[in-house]
Amino acid sequence: MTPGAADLLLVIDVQVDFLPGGALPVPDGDAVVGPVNALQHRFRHVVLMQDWHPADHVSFADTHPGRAPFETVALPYGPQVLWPRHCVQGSPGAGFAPGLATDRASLVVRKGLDPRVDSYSAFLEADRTTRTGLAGALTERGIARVVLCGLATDFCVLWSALDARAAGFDVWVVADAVRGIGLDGSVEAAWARMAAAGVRRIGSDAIA
Ligand code: VGL
Ligand code: ZN
Repeated sequence: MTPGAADLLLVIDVQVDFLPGGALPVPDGDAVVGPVNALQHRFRHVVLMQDWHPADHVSFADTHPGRAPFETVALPYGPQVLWPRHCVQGSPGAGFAPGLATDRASLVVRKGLDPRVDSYSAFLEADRTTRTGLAGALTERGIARVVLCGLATDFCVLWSALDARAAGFDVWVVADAVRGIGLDGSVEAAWARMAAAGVRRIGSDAIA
């Protein structure tokens, strides 16, 4: 793949809280920083996503008395995994990973701001109705192909990839520039779901 004017690199949630030592660490999550930085130089269009929650967000176990992180609860929009408090708006943990290049991005989009609704996806919140506006921004820029990297393979990368496909984009995930959380085989399941939806897998070395 040689990225051109219609190709965009979408960097998902490369934030302090998702790195080892953070509030919701993705195993080996810091390993994506190098490949993501290298990829950014090959794309004319780069968008950075940021998970950006209010302190009383519905996805936090703390918000549900008697519940523990990694349990699932039923919410009006469907099942919700409860997480340790993470990526609280303006906190150090919500910042981009140290060493992540941010200068080449034309757009930073934050998601998960509604206290009552989570948003793994860069495009559509968990109510499956509220749009982040990203699809419109990409369409206005003439983007046809979205190449995803970042964290986490089995949650925000997965949902962003599926929704990018549903929005009509050609979608690729860079296998060596993503890492997963891994709850009960969720990483393998995520790759299978993405493949079934027509999302393609590529290595950084095949992008030049
Ligand atoms: C994410 C769980 C909760 C992610 C965000 O970026 O994959 N996962 N919030
Ligand atoms: Zn989150």
